[in-house]
Amino acid sequence: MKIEAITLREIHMPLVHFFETSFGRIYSRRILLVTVHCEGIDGWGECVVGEDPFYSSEWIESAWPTLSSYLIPMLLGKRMDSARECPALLSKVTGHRMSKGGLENALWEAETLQQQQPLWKLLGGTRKEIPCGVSIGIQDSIEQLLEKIQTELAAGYRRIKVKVKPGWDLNVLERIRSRWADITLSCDANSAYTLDQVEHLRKFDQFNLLMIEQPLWNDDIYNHTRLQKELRTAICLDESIINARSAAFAVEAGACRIINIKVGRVGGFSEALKVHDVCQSHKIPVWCGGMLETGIGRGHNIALSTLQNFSLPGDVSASKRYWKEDIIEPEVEVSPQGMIAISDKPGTGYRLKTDLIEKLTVRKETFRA
Ligand code: OSB
Ligand code: MG
Repeated sequence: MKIEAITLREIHMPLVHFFETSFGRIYSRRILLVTVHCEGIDGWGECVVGEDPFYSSEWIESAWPTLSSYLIPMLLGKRMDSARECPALLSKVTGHRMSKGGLENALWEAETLQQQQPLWKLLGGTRKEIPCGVSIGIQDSIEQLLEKIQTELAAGYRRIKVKVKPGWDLNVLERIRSRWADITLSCDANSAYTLDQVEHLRKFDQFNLLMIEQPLWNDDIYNHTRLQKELRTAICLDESIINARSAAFAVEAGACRIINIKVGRVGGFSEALKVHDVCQSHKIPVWCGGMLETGIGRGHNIALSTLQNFSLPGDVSASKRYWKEDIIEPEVEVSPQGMIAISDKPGTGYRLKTDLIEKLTVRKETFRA
């Protein structure tokens, strides 16, 4: 596989419903897509940076120049047998994992298309369908949140995760549990608390949550270890897990009992597979997180979720929860049992709506060897 050219593009897509976390609300996405052109085959990747440097220090305006000035030139003209060679070629650049991940995943897609193999197979997956959960943002009122939960349960989703922050936490969980005593429920704080709030966080234990995701600082592991000792509820780390080494550290230190794997956050499929394996060897279950992806990133998340240790429902849900029209066909659909069926077709099994992608494009640049 020779990398002859790489295209960067930004597309704009309004969300069907705003999404609010402890760091803010967004109504519309600016999405960065990468296309690698390799001897007649195009592989697509989604660089999962946000519109702001809030969840991660990377954001769309840092990713674009990092890709165009550094990462893309490191790949142009290179020949590789496997996308697994990509991380070594990009290793001189520190961090910028989401930018690297967008590129590497596009190369995996090109490789699977070249080999006419499904992506999930190349990744080593085994599941024929994957269990799905939803991540529900902070709403204008608790009533509005309860209504949303009702809708998602009726659609079949197997796990409800709600975003929490001080002032939107115990009151919310209390209302959810009094209406649904037995559903699989978890919460995600996106670093909204500090270790001074242990007494407050201990009160989460009464709600029988599957997990509390990233309660403390986004770069912290040690203080989560201290917190986990004080809680019955399992801590799940998201932001803090940036590679397989931090996963091993967190697990061995007892900082969490569950890990959320986001392929972009750890820098691409190669590292995501390593995080998966580290967790599996320590008997720590993982699940696939989401970054409000279009069908491109969603298809990649689905393929990754077929690996064996993805034993908990992920945040990978139907296209229509995010978009009026997704950029793939068929769109990602979830069965009434809350499952996504895995395709046996080459690549992700989803076709790109290239006309729609062109229409949504606001910026595009192609780099050639
Ligand atoms: O913390 O998991 C998170 C979205 C953007 C940034 C961070 C997070 C999220 C989500 C949404 O929870 C998951 C999804 O539905 O894609
Ligand atoms: Mg999270």
